[in-house]
Amino acid sequence: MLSKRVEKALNAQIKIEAESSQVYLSMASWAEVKGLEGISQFMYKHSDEERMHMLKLIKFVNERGGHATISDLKAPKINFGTFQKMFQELYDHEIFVSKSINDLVHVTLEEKDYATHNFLQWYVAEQIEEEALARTILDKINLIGNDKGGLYLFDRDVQQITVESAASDAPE
Ligand code: OFO
Repeated sequence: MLSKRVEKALNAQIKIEAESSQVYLSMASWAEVKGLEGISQFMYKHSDEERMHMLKLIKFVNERGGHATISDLKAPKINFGTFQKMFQELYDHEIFVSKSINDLVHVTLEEKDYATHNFLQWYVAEQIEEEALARTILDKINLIGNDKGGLYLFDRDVQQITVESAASDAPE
């Protein structure tokens, strides 16, 4: 059974995952309109993953005797300036999510809720990979600079960059 405090903290995380999905969906749509097909596919996929993170939390809360609540969400930005800035925002957003997962893990320890603590380890590992993914992409973007050919290749290749491939590239 979840304590009220853990239930509330998990529900707050459900909202964050839902908002993350919206943020990446907005990025996908912006990129699509700009003709950045590969980047937009990458963002659509990322948006779906965030929805999956949200659903996993909802199921857990309800299975543990709590009530996962669905709330309204903060509307994401519509314009992202340049794709470089957009990926920087993605990275910053993942850092924010990691912090919020860490705070949540901390609450479970204070509440001595080891089942939820154990469940959240999946999210801790996922955040390490997501940060690695975002850093890999930012490094590639830095290499391209203003080279149009480089952008073309990046847009084509970014669809293949997955969380798994970035994690295996990342330094230990
Ligand atoms: Fe991108 O992270 Fe969810 O958890």
